[in-house]
Amino acid sequence: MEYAHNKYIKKYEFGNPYDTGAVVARIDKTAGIPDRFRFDAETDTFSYTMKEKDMVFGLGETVRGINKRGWIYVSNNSDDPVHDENKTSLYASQNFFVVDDGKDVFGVFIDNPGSVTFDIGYTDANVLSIHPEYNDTSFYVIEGASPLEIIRSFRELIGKSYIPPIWAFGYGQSRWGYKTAGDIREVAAGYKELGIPLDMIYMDIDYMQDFKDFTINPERFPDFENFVKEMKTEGIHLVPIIDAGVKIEEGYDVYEEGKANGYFCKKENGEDLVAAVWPGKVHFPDFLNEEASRWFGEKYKVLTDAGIEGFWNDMNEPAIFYTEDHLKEVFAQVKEFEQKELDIWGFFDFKDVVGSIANNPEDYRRFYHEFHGQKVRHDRVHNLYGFYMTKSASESFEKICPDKQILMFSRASYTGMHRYGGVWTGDNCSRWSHLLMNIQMMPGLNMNGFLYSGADIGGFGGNTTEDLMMRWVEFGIFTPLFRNHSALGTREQELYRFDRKEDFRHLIELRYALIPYIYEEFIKAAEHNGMYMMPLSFVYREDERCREIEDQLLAGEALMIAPVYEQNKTGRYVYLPEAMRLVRFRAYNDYDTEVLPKGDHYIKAALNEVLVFLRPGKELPLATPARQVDRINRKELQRISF
Ligand code: MIG
Repeated sequence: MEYAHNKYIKKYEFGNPYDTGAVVARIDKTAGIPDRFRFDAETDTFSYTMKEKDMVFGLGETVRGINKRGWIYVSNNSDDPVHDENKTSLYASQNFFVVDDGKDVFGVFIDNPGSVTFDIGYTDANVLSIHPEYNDTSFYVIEGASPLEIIRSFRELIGKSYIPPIWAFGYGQSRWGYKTAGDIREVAAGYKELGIPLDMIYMDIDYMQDFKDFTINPERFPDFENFVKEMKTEGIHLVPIIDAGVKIEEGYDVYEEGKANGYFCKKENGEDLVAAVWPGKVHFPDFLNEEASRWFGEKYKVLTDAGIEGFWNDMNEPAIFYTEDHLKEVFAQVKEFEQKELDIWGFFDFKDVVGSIANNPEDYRRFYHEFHGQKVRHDRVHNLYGFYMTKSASESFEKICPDKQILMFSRASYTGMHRYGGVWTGDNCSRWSHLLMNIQMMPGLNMNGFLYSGADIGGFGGNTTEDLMMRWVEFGIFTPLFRNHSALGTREQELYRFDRKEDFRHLIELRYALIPYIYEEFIKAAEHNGMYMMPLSFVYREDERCREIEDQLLAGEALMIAPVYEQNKTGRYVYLPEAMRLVRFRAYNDYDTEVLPKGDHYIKAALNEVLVFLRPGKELPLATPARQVDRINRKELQRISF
C-alpha cells in the first residue's frame, strides 16, 4: 500500500477493523474520537449535531433525494425489489458522505463491512448518528474547502474507478425471459430493421442449463461459440449474467471442485451451508477466501473462451430464498401453530414466520468465511460478498483474457468494488417515481466511485408505458450504463415494440452522437477522481438556490440536464444558475437553441424532446451516430458552443 500524504484525511480506529480492501492508501491512525463527533461507548454510536444549513450528500445507492437529510439508511446489502421511500437498505453499502452547509464542509467514510446505520436527522432532526452493529470500524474524516475537493481526497484513498470498454457506452437491450438464440436474434433484428443503434444484448439466467453458472443450455443455444460470433458480426456483444449460488448437483464441475477443495461457505459445524436460489439448492463460493476466489474467477474462462466480453454479477448480496436449516425450523413452527387455537395475533405471528423466509437475518448468521486466514461469521462482513465476487472475476480477467477489456457490473456492492466494476441499481419498477429516483441516485454513486452505473431503463418490475419509457430513455442517454431491462412476465419493452419508433430511434441516435462527449467526461472523472454526474451545488457554490435542486444534474463539465420525469408533462421549470444555451433536441441533427439568462424558466419539452443546457465557454461535440459505438467517427465532430 502506498502511503497517502494527505493531511486532510484522518483515520480513527475502533475495535479490530477488518482489512476490507476498500482503501488502497495507508494513513496513520489518530487517537481519540473523530473530529466533530461525539462517541457513546455504551451504544457504540457516533453523533454529530447538524448545523441548520447542513446538507448531506452521498451514501451511494439509497432511496430518497440527493440531500440525504431527514431519513435513516442502513448499509446492509439486501435483495429487495420494493424500492419504496420507506426502505432503509437496498443492494449496496457505499458508506461515504459529505456534510455541507455551503461554507463548512467535511466528508466521512465508515469502513465497516457489517451493518451500519446512518440516522441523518430521522430520530432527532438535528443529529446525524452512525451506529455500526459491530463496532470494528475504520472511521475516516476528510476535510477540504469544497465537496469536490473532499471527494477527490476520498477517491485517492479508495483508488481509481473501473473503466469499461468503450462499446459498453452504447445502448443495451435486456430482458429476463430471452430463452433461446432465436429470441436474441429477434431482438437484434428488431433493432436493426428500424435502424436503432444497439451494442449489447444481455443474457439473463435463461441461457444456463438449469441455472448452473458457466453452463449453456445446448438445446436452446446450440453451437454457442458460433452464435457469439454471429452476433459480433452484427456488431452486438452478448453479455451473460452470473449468479452467486452454485447448484448442488453431482457431476457438475463447479460444484464438485468447490466441494472437494472446501471453497464453499461453511456453517459452524463445518458443513457447507445449503441455501436455495434459482438453481434450487446451492452452496455459496467463499469469495473472501483468496484461493476460492481465484478458482471461481477462472471459471469465467468458459465464457470468455467462447468470445464473451462482458458480464453482470447477480444475486450477490447474497440473496437467499431459503436455507435448508431455516426451512426445517419453519416447518416445525408451522406444525406448532397448527396444534394451537390461533387468535388473530397468533395468526399474524404465523404469517410472519412464513413470510420472512427469504433473506432472513438469522440465515446470514449461519455461515462463515475464511477471510485473511481467519474464520469470520458472514454477518460481520456481509456487505463484502458482492464486492469480492466481482473482484474475483475482474482479477481473473487479467489472466484469462489479458488483452481484452471486459465489461463487468454487479448488483451488490461495497465501497472499493468501484475499482473492479460498475453497478446497476437492481429491481426498480416501471414507475415515474423510480425515474426520479434514478436521477437522484447518480450523484451518490459517483461520489463513491461508481461512475459506470445506471438503472433498468423503463423499469424492471411492473408494466411500463410508452411515455414513461421515452422519458426514461431521455435521461438514460446521459447515464454511462444505458440498459433497457425488464422482468419475466411484465409487458415487453424493447423499443421497436412501441408506436413512436422514429422518436426512439432519434433518441438512441442522440446518445450515440453524444458518446465522444460522455466518454471523454467519464474518463476525466475516472482519471482525476472526479464526478461525471453532480448536483448543481457542487459547482455553483455561491448560489443558495442550487442547494435545493433535486431534479437537475450536471453531466460532465459542459452540460446541465433537466429531465422531465412526470406523466403528461410537456415542459418543466428549470433553474439556471448562470446564463446558458438551451439545446432542445428532437434528434442529434434536429434541435433548436436559445440563450437563456440566469434564473427560473418554464421550458417546453414535448414527449420526444430532450433538454440540454450548455454552460458558458463550453462546447458540446456531436458525432454522427452509427449502429454501434465502434463505428462512430470520434474525430469528425460538429460542435455547438456557447
Ligand atoms: O430473483 O435473473 O436484479 O435483473 O433479471 C431475480 C433474474 C433474479 C434479479 C436481477 C434481475 C434479473 C433477475 N434476478
